[in-house]
Amino acid sequence: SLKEQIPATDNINIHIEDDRTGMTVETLKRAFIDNLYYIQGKNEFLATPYDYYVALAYTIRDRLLRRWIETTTTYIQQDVKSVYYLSAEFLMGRQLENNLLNLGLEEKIRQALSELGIDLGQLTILEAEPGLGNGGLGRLAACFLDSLATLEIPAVGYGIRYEFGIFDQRIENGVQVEHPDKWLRFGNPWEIRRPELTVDVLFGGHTEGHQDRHGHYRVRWVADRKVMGTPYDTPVPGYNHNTVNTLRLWRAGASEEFDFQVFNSGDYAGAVTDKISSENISKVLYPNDNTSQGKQLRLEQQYFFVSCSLQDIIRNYRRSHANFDVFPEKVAIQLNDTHPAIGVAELMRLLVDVHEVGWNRAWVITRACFAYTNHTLLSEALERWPVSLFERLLPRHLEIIYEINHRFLKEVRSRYPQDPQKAAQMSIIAELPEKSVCMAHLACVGSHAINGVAALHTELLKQDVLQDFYRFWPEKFNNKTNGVTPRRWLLLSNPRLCQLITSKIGKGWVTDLDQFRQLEAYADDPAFRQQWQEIKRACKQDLADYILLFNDVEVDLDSLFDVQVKRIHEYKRQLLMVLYIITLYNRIKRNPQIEIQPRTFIFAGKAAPGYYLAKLIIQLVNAIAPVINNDADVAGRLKVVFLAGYSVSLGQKVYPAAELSEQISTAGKEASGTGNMKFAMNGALTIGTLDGANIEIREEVGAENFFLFGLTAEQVYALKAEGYNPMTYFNENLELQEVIGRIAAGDFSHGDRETFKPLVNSLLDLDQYLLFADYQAYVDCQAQVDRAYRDRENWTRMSILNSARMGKFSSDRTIREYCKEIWKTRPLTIKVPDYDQGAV
Ligand code: T68
Repeated sequence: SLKEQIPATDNINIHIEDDRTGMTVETLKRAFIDNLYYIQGKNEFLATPYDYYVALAYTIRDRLLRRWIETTTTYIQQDVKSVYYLSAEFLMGRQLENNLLNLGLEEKIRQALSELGIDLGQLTILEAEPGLGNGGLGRLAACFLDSLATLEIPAVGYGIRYEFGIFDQRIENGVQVEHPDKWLRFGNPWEIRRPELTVDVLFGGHTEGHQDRHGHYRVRWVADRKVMGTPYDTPVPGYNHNTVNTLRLWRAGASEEFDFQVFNSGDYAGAVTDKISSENISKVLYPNDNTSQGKQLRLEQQYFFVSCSLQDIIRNYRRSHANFDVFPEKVAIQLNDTHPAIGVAELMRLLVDVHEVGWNRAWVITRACFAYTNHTLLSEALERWPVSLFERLLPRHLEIIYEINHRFLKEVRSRYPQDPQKAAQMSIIAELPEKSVCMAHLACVGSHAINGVAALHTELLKQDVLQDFYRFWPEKFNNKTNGVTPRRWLLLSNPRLCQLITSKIGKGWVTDLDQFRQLEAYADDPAFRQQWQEIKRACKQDLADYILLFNDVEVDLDSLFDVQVKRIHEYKRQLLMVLYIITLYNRIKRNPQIEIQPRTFIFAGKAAPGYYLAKLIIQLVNAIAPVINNDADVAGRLKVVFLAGYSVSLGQKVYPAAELSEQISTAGKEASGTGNMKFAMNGALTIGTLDGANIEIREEVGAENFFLFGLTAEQVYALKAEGYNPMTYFNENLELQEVIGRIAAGDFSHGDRETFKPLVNSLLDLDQYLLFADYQAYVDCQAQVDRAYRDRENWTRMSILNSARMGKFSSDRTIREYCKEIWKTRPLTIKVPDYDQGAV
């Protein structure tokens, strides 16, 4: 059968053709032409640019394969402990440029192509971006995979191969319109499908008790639906060495026996419909960030990929082990938020029901394997599934969860005999408003480690959202401040800046970002400053070209590039920046002669399709833009642009060009933020609140190099506790009244007063995120920014110091901490035969 292993034999001596591995320019040219001919079936006469892209992608993939296969083989042979990173999202960004970089092949490929009359830059942009994530959480998973491979840590990323990733955003008549993201339309040269590793995933039905062959009572789950999960593997190369880890994404397909025979005999059309319903599971990414919609299909997705992954992990473990005694010594499973938290119940089911491990031993194993990362404090993001839904979809898991909960609450009651409320508060089953399974509680109970993603966030978890669990198990809680990979967010995004930096401090920083500290020595060097400025200007020029092309707006390179790019959410307060822009506009209208720092305000970000106010914020930005951009009184001093379709690759253009990074969330709401790190590394200064990782960024770069404003998290809570009334702030602030007055009067909506009414009312009635409370502080802080920008030399100095002090925010540092404190995994160097070492 397909799934049977063929024993290794000396008779098969795999001979690797030079054209598939050779690293010389001549070989690369030959390989490229060969792939064009034999994979795309084209010659130079027939080939489209996309054919060239695919031929190049295969040329590079071939050069990864030897390392990839050696890595996988070595992990199995040495029976190493691996990290299994379970995440519903991986926002990888384009692969070709990254793989070239990590293989060290960029220059040779550039040359090989140019000798063929082809420009590498024109091919890389043809790659459809795999947008299999919403925002920070999915991108963090991608940065972590890069760091794991670069640190030579055995690891697999497990997730879902969505056929449609995050929707393609277009702005039509000033509003967001969502279009399906058909990223696989032309195929995907980076993935390898592995049908022989397909696993079954069950849904529905009921459970039955029975006696096993030893006479023990066991539970059998009699499901009524079976779906097949097929893995698609993507290589994840580390920077500058041989480790190539795997991103394994599961695709759902129909199981023939079930759909076509057992349940639908005679009903052919019905069987085909069932086939479609199975395939639906991996069809589309849910486009909400920081909210849970509670849809059945979403729970199906979660269980689907988690079950596939755990079965795969166990299958792999059992290649070298007859029992589960050392399972936790070989397996560390990280839950990226609660999306894969059903894994706790699934591993228990697999151990107890399928592999016949006793409950107590299974529970020790499960808890030793799992660790949980929380990414949000927002209550609307906490996942709770109605018990009724669980019962229908995963009846056996519900029983297991009840059993876990029963045993857990017994402990709680014995710890707090005086406080019967505690058990109700900590229960995995919430009773109100509807009886439901609380996934965060399941994740906490089933894990040995629980972490937040920035120091403040972890503190707030301990004091607030998870305080009962913190008191119960203080030793489980730990902080892991997020980081981002310097490979993609510096080397790939900002090659000019990297070249300058490397010319001064060498290349060691690429894998040891603390070395950026050496740049401090150049902050006062006039020649270095000038080069730094020139590079920023060149990046601004690139972005300006992009803006002209896509927004048809001309921007001034001498203006301050002031940028907020991230998902659109009320708590992130894009609207606060809009209020400030209108404030400036009003000042100009009142006095057209006013001295004002020219600024280009740049926004980008997607709103969840069902998030009405977020979409209205996008509409407002796109409404003020033409009014301000074309006003003769403004005379080009202010420009507003909204870049459609924010993505990883657009981010790579935006961060290097930014001078001011807007990180202005209501304190206590942004768990960490990671864009804030990408900006500062690339030399932008931050205007921000004391929220998430902003606090730690400010600590690192120095308070004098950071524009701080706004209430602290503590002040926010206090203000809310005493009863916040936005009108108190509104009534005292004439400029604020004028701003709101203009929006309400329809000045940005052709006199229509209805369009933006819901936004205006959300502020006047409730102002949940305290925009009014922070408005004046923000406006004052922006005035400080203007003053600082006028002294361009000092601004440049601050910019250099920001980059120089961002070492802490490399995801390499974050991953080292996870390895040491949670996963207990160690690096393993992969050797490949000499002849293949070429470029590395
Ligand atoms: C983000 N969360 C946090 N969630 O908002 C951000 N949510 O502060 C943090 O830096 C980042 O995670 C990484 O830790 C998200 O991005 C989601 O995208 C999401 C997706 C589905 C459901 C809920």
